[in-house]
Amino acid sequence: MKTAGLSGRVMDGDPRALARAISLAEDNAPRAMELLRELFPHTGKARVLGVTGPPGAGKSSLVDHLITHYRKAGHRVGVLAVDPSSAYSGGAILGDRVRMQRHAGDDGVFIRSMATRGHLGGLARASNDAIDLLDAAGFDPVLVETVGVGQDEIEVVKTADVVVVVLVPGMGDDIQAIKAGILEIADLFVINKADREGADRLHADLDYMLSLGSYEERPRPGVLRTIAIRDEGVEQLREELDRFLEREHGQRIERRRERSLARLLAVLTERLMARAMERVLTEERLEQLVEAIADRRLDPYSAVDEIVEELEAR
Ligand SMILES: Nc1nc2c(ncn2[C@@H]2O[C@H](COP(=O)(O)OP(=O)(O)OP(=O)(O)O)[C@@H](O)[C@H]2O)c(=O)[nH]1
Ligand SMILES: [Mg+2]
Repeated sequence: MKTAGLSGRVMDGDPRALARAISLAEDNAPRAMELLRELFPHTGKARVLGVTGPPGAGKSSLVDHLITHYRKAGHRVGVLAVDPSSAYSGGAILGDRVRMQRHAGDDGVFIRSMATRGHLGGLARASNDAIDLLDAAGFDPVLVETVGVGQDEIEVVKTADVVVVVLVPGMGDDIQAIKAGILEIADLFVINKADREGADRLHADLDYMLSLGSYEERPRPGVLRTIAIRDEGVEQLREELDRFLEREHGQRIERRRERSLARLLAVLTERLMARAMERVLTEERLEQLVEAIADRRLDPYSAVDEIVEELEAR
């Protein structure tokens, strides 16, 4: 049944409506808030799969083939690439949207890239909104790709239902060199580019690292090998993901609680920041405070005291 308005069209899976809705969410437009409020009761169904790892590890290539396998299994797949430089199937970036050539024209696949800048710390908020929109539109799973370089990007995938960390052999002196914080969030490790030298060594290093951990709260991550460009090991990865989600149902509930908390705090932070900017922190004022702090005439705590007092007085 068709419902009028944007939310109805999103729920019908209309790609143009969905694209529009995600843009509104990205801009944190008032309309987006309304939309998400309306659609929220229809969310929570999609499995959210996070894929992260160093630049160029082959994340997009893996996602590209994962889509194909999920499609074969009859799923409608949503992809959110929080990384404007992604190159799916060698496809070019069309505006702000990355379209995988081989999936173009398949209305069971929706791919969207999201710029990492311009969210004023609201990247996680914006991505979670986009995930909800894809979820409401009936996409399941929703794959979220981020480059594991910045804290914001890690924040985005951390609370996915399952997190895949993609590594590649020959990353210099190895797992020590990997950005802190990304190894810890893995539910599953993928050694991609297993056609390259050094896969055995990386595998051994990972196994050793994992043998040192304690796994009371969460299970010990498995390690899989893939050659994304030849679609080798990708179907196994999909099976492993499904198994994880089935087996770790309790984990999933816990993860969703974490995601809910993070979202609540993110929305609150963004709202309070916006309010402060609107009512107290004119650009000029901000400039003055920054100068004062830089010159050590004012400490940041006192500056914030000032701002908060003024905000509360209003
Ligand atoms: N030899 C080899 N090359 C691969 C493999 N998987 C991906 N590549 C190549 O590695 C390069 C990067 O692949 P992407 O899939 O764009 O990697 P990514 O992790 O998404 O990259 P960013 O999003 O830019 O961080 C491309 O040239 C791929 O063709 C693999 O298994 N073996
Ligand atoms: Mg990519």
